[in-house]
Parts: sequence; structure tokens; C-alpha cells
Amino acid sequence: MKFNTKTIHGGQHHDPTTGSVMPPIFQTSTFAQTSPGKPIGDYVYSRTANPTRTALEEALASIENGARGLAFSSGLAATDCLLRSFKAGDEIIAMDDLYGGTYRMFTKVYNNSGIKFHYVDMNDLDNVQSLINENTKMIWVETPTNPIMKLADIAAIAKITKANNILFAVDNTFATPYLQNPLDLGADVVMHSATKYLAGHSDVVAGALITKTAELGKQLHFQQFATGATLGPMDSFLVLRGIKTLHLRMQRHCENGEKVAEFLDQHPKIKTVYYAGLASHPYHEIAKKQMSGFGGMVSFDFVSGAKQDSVAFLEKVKIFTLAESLGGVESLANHPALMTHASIPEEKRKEVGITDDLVRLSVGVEDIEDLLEDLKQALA
Ligand code: P1T
Repeated sequence: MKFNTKTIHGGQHHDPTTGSVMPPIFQTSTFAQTSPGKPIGDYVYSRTANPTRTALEEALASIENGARGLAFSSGLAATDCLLRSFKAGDEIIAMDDLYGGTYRMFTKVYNNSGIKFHYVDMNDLDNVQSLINENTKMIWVETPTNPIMKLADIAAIAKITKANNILFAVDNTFATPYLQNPLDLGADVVMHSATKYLAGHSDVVAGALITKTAELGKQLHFQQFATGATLGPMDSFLVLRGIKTLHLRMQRHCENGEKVAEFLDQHPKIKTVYYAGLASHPYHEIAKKQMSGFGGMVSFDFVSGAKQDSVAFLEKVKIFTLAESLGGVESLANHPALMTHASIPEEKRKEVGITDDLVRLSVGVEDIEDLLEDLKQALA
């Protein structure tokens, strides 16, 4: 199946007992057994597996071209599950620009349990190579990054991880499998905040891991069921329903994202627009190589460099809603330094370009004329 067919049919089956075309929401915690240890069907207890979650997990594996999908109660729960694979003394190399919550987990939770993190700009792969030693166990990249839209060359990093027997994980939340397939480019595991484009309607918090091999999938499923951060049946249904229109939504997110980026790029009050679709973007060539489009996330800052300009803009937008999160059908606007990335120390934020006047837009699928009009009036 090609991608647009997979979003609808990948890993899906009609319900064998009723013929239900869409998977039923199996709102049950447990499943009857005929004799101790002999369940009637394949299911025992919903933390281990639930048929609605299985339907979602098979869809996830299908759209990311992986062997196994796992659905979690949030994106951070998915990342947490992966990090439980490591022990004190292990080292992880990560991008220097990450979602604030991921950075908080690395620095405030796993650092305390003795795992060492290195944060580097992966534009220069010598930065990565020079940090590798016998303790290096994983390379973690977010590409494009939240919120500066930095990219990492997935295929080039995969060569390094394979040569050194290191696990390679990619947070594919911003790109989605519609635009980028990290497992095909050599990654071992893909993570998603399924809260975002996969679910697509800002009505659920969910996460996903998709593995290249069944063996890694089995190990991570063990961690998940042994620690418990699974996704409930109703939320699994909502994410699965969202995935069925991922390709349609992403097409419009890309069209609108490009137009918003071009508009902002020409605006006299705007200094820098961070969007990999612009020819001037430092990672434009990598984006063209590994992504089939540029998505709907656009960040920018002001010529004035003034925090009050970004705050005034965010108070004035009408169709864009000022809120955390991204990837829903509706347009959202966010102030990373004050909102989503406030947990990153100020000097670290400044190092990667998260200035106090940086604004991040999640461009939705509304009519582009209304979105541009809204930006125009708020900037005026
Ligand atoms: O919020 P949660 O579903 O736990 O996902 C965490 C996460 C992981 N990775 C990326 C790239 C993300 O953007 C997120 C969540 N981000 C936001 C809530 C935000 O507004 O940026």
C-alpha cells in the first residue's frame, strides 16, 4: 500500500464478530478466562494489550514502516519508556534544540539517575563523532526541532550509529510520517507526540514509539507493560481516527505553512523566519533531501528584538489561538520562552536562538486569506 492508503487501511481489519468497519472502543480493563491462565481470546488485561490500542499500534507501525508500534499516555511517556532501557554511566548524545519537556526529562529526571547527556548542533557531524565513546548508547534527534526548526541529516547519523552499534531514535513529531520516514533512513526507533499531527484535532494527549525491528519492539513493550504508561481505549480510538486524515491535513498544513512563512519573510517588522521551506533556511538542502514537504510549523522573531512586541502580537491574534501544543486543524500561536520552553535555562535558550521575542506558529488548515489577514492585523 502507498502512504495515503496506509493511513486508512494500514494494519486494520473489520471486527470479526460484528463486521464493524471501524474498530470498536473496547472500554474494558480485563478479559474473561475459561480456566486459570486460559483467556477466551488473545487479551488478558488492558495494561498489557487492548484491542482498540492494538488497532492503533498496527496503524502506527504501518505508516512509519516499522515492525511494531506502541501507544502511550503522552509523548513524554513514550520517551520515558525508551530511556528506561539505559542505566547509570550510559551516555546519550542529543540535539541542542529540543522540546522543553524532553530537555526537562533528560536534565532533571534521567541526569539524576546517572545517565550523561551531551547536547550538540548536529549540522557538523564531527561534533557527534567526537563525543562517541564506549559508554555512548543512543543518539536522540528531533528533526525539525521545536521551536528553531533545526534539522539533522538522518541518513548520515544512521551511518555513524550503525558503525558504532548505538541506538538511533528520532522524534518525528513535527515532520510526521507523511513528510519523513526515519526508519527507512536508518533510524532504529521513531517517537511521536501523537497529541499533535497524528491525532490532529487537539482533543487528546498521546504518544507513540515505532521500532524498526520486532525484537526492539518486544523489549520496549516489556518496559511499557511493566511500568504502565499505556493509552486508554477511547484515546486510542481518537488517535486512530485522526491518522485516517493525516495525509489530507498535512497537505494543507504544508501549503498554508509555506504561505505564512513567505508572508512573514517579507514583513518589515520580522527579522528571521525559521521554516525549512525557505531557500534561505540553513537546513533547506537537508530538508529537500529527507522530507517530501516542509510542514506547518513556523517560528519568527522581531527586528526590534523586543519581548513586548511578541507579547503584543500574541495578545492581538484572533484566528490563531494563543496556546501551547501544535499540529491540530486549528491555528495556534505560542511564546516558547514564556510557555513551552520555559523549563530550559535562559542562557541555554539564548544559545540556540530561543530569544524572548521568538514566536512559534502552528499553521492550521483554515483558509489562508483569513490566516494572513489575522497575522497582518496583529503585526500592525
Ligand atoms: O505533550 P506530549 O504528548 O507529552 O509530547 C511531548 C513532545 C515531544 N516532542 C515534541 C517535538 C513535542 O513538541 C512535544 C510536546 N510539545 C508541546 C506540547 C509544545 O507545545 O511544543
